Amino acid sequence: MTNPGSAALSDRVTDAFSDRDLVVVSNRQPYAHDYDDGEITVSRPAGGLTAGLDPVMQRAEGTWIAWGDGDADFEVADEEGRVRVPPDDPSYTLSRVRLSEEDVEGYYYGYSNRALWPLCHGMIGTARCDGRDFEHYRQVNRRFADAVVDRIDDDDDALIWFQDYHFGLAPRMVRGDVGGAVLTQFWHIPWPTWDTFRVCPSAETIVASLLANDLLVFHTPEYVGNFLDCVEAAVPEATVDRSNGAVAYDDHTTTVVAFPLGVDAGRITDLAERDAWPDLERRHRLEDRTIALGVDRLDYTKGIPERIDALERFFEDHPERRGDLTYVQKGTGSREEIEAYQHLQDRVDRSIERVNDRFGTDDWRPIIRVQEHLPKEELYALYRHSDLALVTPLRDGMNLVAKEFVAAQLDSEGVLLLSEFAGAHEELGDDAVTINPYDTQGVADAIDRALALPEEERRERMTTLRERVNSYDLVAWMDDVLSAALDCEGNRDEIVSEHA
Ligand code: GDG
Repeated sequence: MTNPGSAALSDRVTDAFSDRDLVVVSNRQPYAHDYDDGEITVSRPAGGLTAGLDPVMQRAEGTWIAWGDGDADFEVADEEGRVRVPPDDPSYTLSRVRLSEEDVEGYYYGYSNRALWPLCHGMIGTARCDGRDFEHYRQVNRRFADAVVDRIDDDDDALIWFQDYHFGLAPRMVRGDVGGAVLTQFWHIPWPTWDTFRVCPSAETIVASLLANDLLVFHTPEYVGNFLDCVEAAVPEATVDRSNGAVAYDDHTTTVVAFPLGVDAGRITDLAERDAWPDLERRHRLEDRTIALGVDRLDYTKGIPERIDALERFFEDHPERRGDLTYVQKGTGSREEIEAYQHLQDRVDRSIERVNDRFGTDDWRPIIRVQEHLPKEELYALYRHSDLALVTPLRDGMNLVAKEFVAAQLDSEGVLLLSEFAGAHEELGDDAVTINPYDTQGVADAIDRALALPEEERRERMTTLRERVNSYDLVAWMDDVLSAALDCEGNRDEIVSEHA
């Protein structure tokens, strides 16, 4: 077994960022200030990437630009919205962008999550691409771009790293103002086929804006291929070289590559070892049960009602498992202002009630719902002690839960059931039990097969999966992205000297 977690970023990356500006731009901030009983408290909004980037930013002493959504955020910041973080030992600047309710409705709920989120997940029927929302999206992207430009001024050495689909327009805006900086973007969700993306009335504007980046990173080669197809269709003036992912457009070259995001396997192992299980087991009455686990934000892309239908079929087909197999649904509410999410919530509630009414007994419920946000120790204990993980998204950029479950399997006895439509399937599919979430009977049969796997085979599969997750972890991924960004700069220098 490889030791979990690469030790640190490479010397090349560490050296490069000790003397240059690193500016991260994301929708969510790494620290939020809120009022609690009249006192200002600080919290760290969850998320593996935020946690992983924080130490890099501390070392680089850079700037992180994000939406200040805490109710005391601007109390503790200066007039420009800037505050030094981490609060107990400040080393970098968090620059908060203030958004009005209207901005949040149009940019965040509207264009980001009613248009781009469903479209990128291939769900055309759910997408609403309202031009008014796009205008808010454009204005908010402009505000973030201005914050970047103010921060770096004319610094050609700066590296700007945009996170995700909230910033489809900011790269072109920044490029227009500061030509020389290195621009990089990581797109956390899938990139769909042109046949899907062309539904977006602003498809061409968004694709052309993303080409203002020097480096554009997706999780998988499939998304890279889809994006390059969209470039050819939407921006015919661009020249695409598929052999190296290079796109030449507007006197500029963008490298488009796939680096699959990893998890902090070392930290997950440490926390899973602390074993918060006995308390959790007692609280949710899981003693002596075989446990199947699902951990999701309540999102219609995650395939939660479809999974519950498959469990219902499983209990119909296997009455001998009643009273034993217990499915734990760790589900946190998400984007509840959007109608499609309210419908999902109702559908999940009804499905769970139906299955529990049909099969539950006086001392056993087939589905246990855990709605509260769990501290990491407890979440990883739950992963560690679960016999099966049901990771069944209809479509998912990566799905970090699949990798976290694997990293927390210290005893290597669990089985991962994994949707072929999750980005994680590319790396983990060979040793997981692959499922198609749309096939109710197929998923029910796969649960049965997974439970029946001989111990030796389960261990072999999980050991291989752990090696894979441990060897390409969050730090290895970050090192790849930042090295590739430095390479882009090198390539640009070469092009300049060739033409000198
Ligand atoms: C997007 C893409 C891509 C959940 N409940 C608790 C908790 N979590 C954490 C998990 C995991 C994270 O939430 C969910 O990450 P996913 O990757 O599954 O999904 P999205 O939120 O949709 O993320 C996705 C990701 O970006 C990264 O690029 O993989 O495809 O959609 O880390 O652990 N954490 C804690 N308590 C909980 O109760 N502490």
